[in-house]
Amino acid sequence: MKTVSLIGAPTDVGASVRGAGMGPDALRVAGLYEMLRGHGLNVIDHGNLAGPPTPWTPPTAGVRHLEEVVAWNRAVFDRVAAVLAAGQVPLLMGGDHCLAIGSVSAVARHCRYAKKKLRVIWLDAHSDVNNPHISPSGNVHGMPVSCLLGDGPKPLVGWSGEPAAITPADIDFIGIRSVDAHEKQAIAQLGLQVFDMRHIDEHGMRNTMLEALHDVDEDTHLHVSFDLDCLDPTDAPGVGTGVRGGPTYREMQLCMEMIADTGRMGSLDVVEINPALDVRNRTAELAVEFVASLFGASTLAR
Ligand code: 4U7
Ligand code: MN
Ligand code: MN
Ligand code: MN
Repeated sequence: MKTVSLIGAPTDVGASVRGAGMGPDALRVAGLYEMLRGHGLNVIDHGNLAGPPTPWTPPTAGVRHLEEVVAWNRAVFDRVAAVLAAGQVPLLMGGDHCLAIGSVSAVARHCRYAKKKLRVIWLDAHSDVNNPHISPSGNVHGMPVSCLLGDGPKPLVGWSGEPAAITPADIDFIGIRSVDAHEKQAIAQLGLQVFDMRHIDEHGMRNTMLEALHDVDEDTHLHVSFDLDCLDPTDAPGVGTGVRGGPTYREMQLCMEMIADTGRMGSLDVVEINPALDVRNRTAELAVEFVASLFGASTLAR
């Protein structure tokens, strides 16, 4: 039986708005543990990782809170690595999206040792491919993809044991609708596979996911990095950087169900929930529903 390990990382160190540090408890209150148990999974809640408080100082050399971002990601990396080594599925409860640097780096290292092909599905309104030279904010939650591709602040690069944790071909983006000017250039230069909202409008979620998942096979480890601002803010108000025009509830469910159908999801980030901006924990409850679908809950036995 699959064992899912919940890892809380209560920090907003990479964000622009305070509050994402309450995400892990919001997910617990919304019943994440009980939901997974109810679907027949073994679940271990490892509690919360510890790390430094967010100093809320301005950026230095284009990056905010670099030292603290490194410390949090170090804690995430070590725990995710340990959980994977134990043969379990790490579910990182953020916290802001800078934490994907630690989690995906640990997953990439694991895949190299386990001789698995890593595929990352990035569910987000944003492409998160800024770096200190081009970021309009200096916030590291807008830079994790660059760091994983080997182009970020030095202390955040190379953790997987290779210069880059992933290559552009390893990652597909779904739901994107807010891309900064310089990010557009980076996407084109790197040849990143970005299925933006325009693509989903024109081709539908089904065709989009067929394309994104086409090369997933039995040797694939699928990592899902789920930023809750991928959803429309009318459904998910509890996020710091909401953008109008996200996928509908059903489109997002189909996306999750098609990922579940591959049977290859081996690790998951659930990030950017901001309970301080939420309405009656709606966003965390929605996250729990989508995570249930990622683990196959809404797919009828076939
Ligand atoms: B999230 C932004 F400028 N692009 O870099 C930036 F619009 O993890 C937002 O996707 C980043 O929530 C959002 O600061 C990061 C901004
Ligand atoms: Mn993000
Ligand atoms: Mn986002
Ligand atoms: Mn692809």
